[in-house]
Amino acid sequence: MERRSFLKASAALGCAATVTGCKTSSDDVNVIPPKPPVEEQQTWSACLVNCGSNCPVKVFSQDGVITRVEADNETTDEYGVNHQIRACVRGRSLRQRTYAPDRLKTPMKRVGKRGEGKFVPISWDEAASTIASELQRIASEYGNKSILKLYGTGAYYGFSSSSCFNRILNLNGGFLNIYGNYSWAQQNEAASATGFGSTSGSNLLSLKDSDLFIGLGYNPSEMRQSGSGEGYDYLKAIEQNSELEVIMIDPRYTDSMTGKEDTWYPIRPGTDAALAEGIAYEMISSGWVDANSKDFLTKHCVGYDKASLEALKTEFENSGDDSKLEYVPYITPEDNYEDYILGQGKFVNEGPRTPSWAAKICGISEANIKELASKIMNARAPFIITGAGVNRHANGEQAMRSCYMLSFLTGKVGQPGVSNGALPGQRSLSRSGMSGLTNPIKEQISFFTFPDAIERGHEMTARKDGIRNTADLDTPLGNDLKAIFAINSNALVNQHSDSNGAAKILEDDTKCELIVSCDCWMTPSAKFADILLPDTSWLESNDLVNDSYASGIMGYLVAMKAAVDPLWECKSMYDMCALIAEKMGKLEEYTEGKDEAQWLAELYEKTRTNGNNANSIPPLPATYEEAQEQGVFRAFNDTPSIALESYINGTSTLRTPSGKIELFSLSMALKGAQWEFDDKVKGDYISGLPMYQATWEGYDDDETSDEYPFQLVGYHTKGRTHSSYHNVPWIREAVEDAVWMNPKDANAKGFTQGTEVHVWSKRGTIKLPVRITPRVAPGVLALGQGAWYEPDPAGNIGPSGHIVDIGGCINTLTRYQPSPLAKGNPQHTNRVQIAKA
Ligand SMILES: Nc1nc2c(c(=O)[nH]1)N[C@H]1C(S)=C(S)[C@@H](COP(=O)(O)OP(=O)(O)OC[C@H]3O[C@@H](n4cnc5c(=O)[nH]c(N)nc54)[C@H](O)[C@@H]3O)O[C@H]1N2
Ligand SMILES: Nc1nc2c(c(=O)[nH]1)N[C@H]1C(S)=C(S)[C@@H](COP(=O)(O)OP(=O)(O)OC[C@H]3O[C@@H](n4cnc5c(=O)[nH]c(N)nc54)[C@H](O)[C@@H]3O)O[C@H]1N2
Ligand code: SF4
Ligand SMILES: [Mo]
Repeated sequence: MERRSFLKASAALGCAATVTGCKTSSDDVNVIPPKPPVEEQQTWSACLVNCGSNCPVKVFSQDGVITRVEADNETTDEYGVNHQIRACVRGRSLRQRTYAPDRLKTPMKRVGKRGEGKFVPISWDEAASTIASELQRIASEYGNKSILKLYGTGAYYGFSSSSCFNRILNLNGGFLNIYGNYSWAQQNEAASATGFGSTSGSNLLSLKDSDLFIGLGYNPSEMRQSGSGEGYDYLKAIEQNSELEVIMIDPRYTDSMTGKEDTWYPIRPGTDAALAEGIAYEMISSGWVDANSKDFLTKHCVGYDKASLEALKTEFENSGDDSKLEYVPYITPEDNYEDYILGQGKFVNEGPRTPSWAAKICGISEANIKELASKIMNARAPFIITGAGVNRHANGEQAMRSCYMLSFLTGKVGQPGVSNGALPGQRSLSRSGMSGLTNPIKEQISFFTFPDAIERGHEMTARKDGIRNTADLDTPLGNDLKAIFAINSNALVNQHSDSNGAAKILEDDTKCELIVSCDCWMTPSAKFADILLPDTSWLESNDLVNDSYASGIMGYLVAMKAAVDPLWECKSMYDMCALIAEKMGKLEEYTEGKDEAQWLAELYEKTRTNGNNANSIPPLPATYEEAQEQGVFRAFNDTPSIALESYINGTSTLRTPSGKIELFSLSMALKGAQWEFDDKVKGDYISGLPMYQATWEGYDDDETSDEYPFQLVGYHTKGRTHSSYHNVPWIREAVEDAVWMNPKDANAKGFTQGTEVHVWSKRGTIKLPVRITPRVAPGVLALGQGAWYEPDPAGNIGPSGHIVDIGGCINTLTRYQPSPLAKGNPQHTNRVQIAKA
């Protein structure tokens, strides 16, 4: 399109020049006057990836072609007053992304083997008819529970997949639900079992009252890059508090450090629980907890000591309340935190969790662990955040719970400048959305377990697989998955674990019979579609979007206006789903008599007049068209919020079974006893008490350590949001995709900077260059996630025995092993080997 228009435009110019040049007389009627130059237009759009912000961008276009994209530069940029919402490099590259050569231009159907990537263009009419008839066939042959809308977060639309596609799937009788997500699966379970939400920490404004900040796997400068998001708030908070000491604990020296920290402690991946226990030992064995926080632990928590659990057990036994009696057999007072940490009572054979014990596991020295403990004990207001990097591990549930314990041991939670260990609280503005209609299907699988649901959905149960909303623990889901809708999702193969394994299951079209993908680009997952639906990009869309979920103290709305008409034959999700609904004979139910513009006007009006939290919405003009002219609407929230403050001061209650903060979790003890775990999977267990234990492919997993001596940790890189923006050449140049390795390890291997290497695990081999840097701990390799999976077309086999992934996707190496409680993704737990390619 760009080239075509460019050619059209240059042809017109050429003609004008010739005509002017040939002009012989002023009254020559055949002469075409030169076309007046078309003025550059500016409209507002936004970057809607899942990075926690939705930055607005200014889009300039001329004669139907996007010419450039700029970040927000509208205000005087005073922090906390009107600061700019500057897009990061990714948002600024949206022009390249929109015109990327691999844009999907027409609907297509698969012609080759599934996954091979061979397609032919089809009409929208054929695409819509096929999907409508296949949906009806599959629902009647296998039941609606065999249809799944896959997890997918590529586009945080107002008109999102969760409304348009949910509407058509619900009009077809419903679909299998998913619970959880790749971001926070394990930590959500860990936090709610303890008594709070995993993003319910004190907000970053309240860091002003703190004197000690500890971030475990917390990297806001790389994973919240918006000029007005959490990353910027964090920078401002540490800049404005000269008293604050900042300690960062991460296997990598991240951009959140680079001189902004006082101390970096490199830690071995997956060992934070051991570190936390070493610190806890110092705090307890020194008598500090007894002297300083015992009252807090007794009053607000349960499970610190034996007496608290004995008292709870008696209370529950005498309650006469079935919902409490259910827990009684699983309240085991001998499993208390104090005895466990000190290695006494039931834990006498295991020994105490001393700093020297912890140091051997986590790689932080005994002296440093003692120093960390003394800093926490001496701090007036310790503010601890455990980032989601810690949760994305084998038994990340236990790791998160172990880290949360530290905040409670201080006895200061609820006070200004103190947090509970969770991610910092955020506020977003809400905008009204379109309903996805009601889904009559109640059963849910974990988002992560779709490969199991394809292969053995019929036998999956709550007890073994965490299926929710079945009649009881042993009632099976009852059917296999037969249709998958991957809507703005690259989680079929690229973002899911064990890409080779997932590809193998999906390749067999007798198992899952229909895969529909709605995307803008030919991604590794799109290649597995039977029908491909080309979506309009953001720069071609009209929509009303909010600030997403980690935009910090500033909330905002963006009234997007299409800079250009839909390119090629792309259609908006609203319009493509209307076509499918029409073929299903449900057009009226789908549209409710409105086109997209009418829906938008109505949703805008609802947002303007009675949005869910109307008070926080800034004043908006009367019509959507007027709003589009202004583009961005900001609203600040400058109130510090303190985690668990209202619970501690007695004005709210907690939703744990005991109603208290549960150091010993009753719900986890119950599930630990009732659910079934796999003995062959090391670390696959749930217990009431958070405990560090070796897991499969962890640091101290001797089964894999000889063959795969390195731990490989993934991270969210500046070069992409997940897999989004991978196909933008500017960004591939700006942020290198290479595996990080410590100089000590690289020397031992004889690598030099940029050596092409194979990295392999039991599941596959990738090929990429090595980046030798002291920014990663010895024994650990680090790799940004989200590169596009690309099995070598030449078919070369790597040391793992699989075709080498020359795309360098980390999920070629990760293991598909649902975590014990959340059934979530342990994608940062990997053991690998590395050699020159
Ligand atoms: N190894 C490893 N794997 C991980 C992670 C990790 O840390 N390590 N992180 C996990 C996490 S936290 C998450 S949230 C998931 C994210 O996984 P996904 O939700 O799959 O996110 P993306 O990779 O951004 O891809 C979304 C898809 O949306 C498409 N898309 C973008 N814009 C549009 C649009 O406007 N319309 C349509 N229709 N499609 C669009 C993109 O092209 C892409 O194919 O990945 C998980 N995978
Ligand atoms: N640029 C960019 N920003 C993003 C995204 C992106 O893909 N790119 N994705 C977005 C999404 S959906 C999400 S969920 C968030 C993810 O945000 P996070 O989950 O916070 O991101 P990660 O990079 O996986 O992990 C954060 C840090 O934890 C460290 N880490 C890993 N394992 C361990 C461990 O065992 N112990 C300790 N102490 N540290 C560990 C990593 O080295 C990393 O520096 O980011 C969001 N923002
Ligand atoms: S990737 Fe995130 S920070 Fe960057 S422009 Fe997009 S929304 Fe903003
Ligand atoms: Mo995520």
